[in-house]
Amino acid sequence: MKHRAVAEVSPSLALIKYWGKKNRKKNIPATSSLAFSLNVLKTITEVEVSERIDTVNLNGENQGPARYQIFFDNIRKQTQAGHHFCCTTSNNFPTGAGLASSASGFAALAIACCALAGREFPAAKLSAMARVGSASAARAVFGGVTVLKRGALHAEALEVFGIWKELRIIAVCTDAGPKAVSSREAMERSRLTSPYYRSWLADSEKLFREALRAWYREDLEALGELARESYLRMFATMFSARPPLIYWLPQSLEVIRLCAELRARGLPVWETMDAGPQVKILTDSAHAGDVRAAIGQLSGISALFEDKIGNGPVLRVE
Ligand code: 2P0
Repeated sequence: MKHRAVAEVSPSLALIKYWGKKNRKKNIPATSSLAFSLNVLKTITEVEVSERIDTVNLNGENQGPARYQIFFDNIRKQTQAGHHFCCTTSNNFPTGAGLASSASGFAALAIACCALAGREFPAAKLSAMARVGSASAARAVFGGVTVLKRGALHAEALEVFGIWKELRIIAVCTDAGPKAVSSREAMERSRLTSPYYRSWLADSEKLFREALRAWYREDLEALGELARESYLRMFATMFSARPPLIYWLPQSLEVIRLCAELRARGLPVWETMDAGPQVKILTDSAHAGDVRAAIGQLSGISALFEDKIGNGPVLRVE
């Protein structure tokens, strides 16, 4: 019997977004997403055996069971573990703020719980178990570049070409506090009330196919433009929901406008956003310093992280 399993997992940042569920109960995505796992931003999760109940302590606070029960029950079913799990987890970046902490969080839980139960599964199976907790977590069990297709039970890893190793992400935090409305609730509200949700579904599949072609052509500019279209169209379903969902802050818009200015000056700079006010800027290693310097001129920025494509989870079992 293993005593403890510790998993370190980075968030999965989507260029083409997952937004909406095909099957809520099974947590199956309604759109295909293209993403990559980061390197510096990390969730660290330690899991030990618990005899009576599953517990999760996140950043020093005990979490309620509602968000986790289906996930742990499925892990027990798949691993045939006869015990519960005591999990202690922390992030080296703001939690629940639109920086994909549920992606790295549930991927780390799936990896550590399976290792503690002494089971070695192929990555696709781990990905399916992570998806039960959070669909974006299905991508985070892999390093590098990933896709999670509409209706899929698990994500897949793509080849990482040389050019993408030069890719840099500057995550600009405009507010490190947790969001008022969870991604899960926001995507469901978009599905149920936005008159544009059906168009979003149809259109996002087109964007996904174009983005895959851009990926294989190693065409960063085309991919950057498609990533912008994906996040702006995703937000269109939120702005048009009832009641509307507006995660953006004035500083978010300032960063978006700054990116447009930098692009107009010829810099390779494209932004994306998730369910929160933070802006993630895609650029390359040669221009990351210029982008950081330009962001440094703005006021109201609470934190800035530079990151790149990571190699994937690290697991330690004791
Ligand atoms: C993504 N996001 O593709 C998209 C873009 C946010 C915007 O996946 O309900 O926490 O747990 O499956 O994965 C955030 O939603 O939602 C997300 P659930 P999740 O990264």
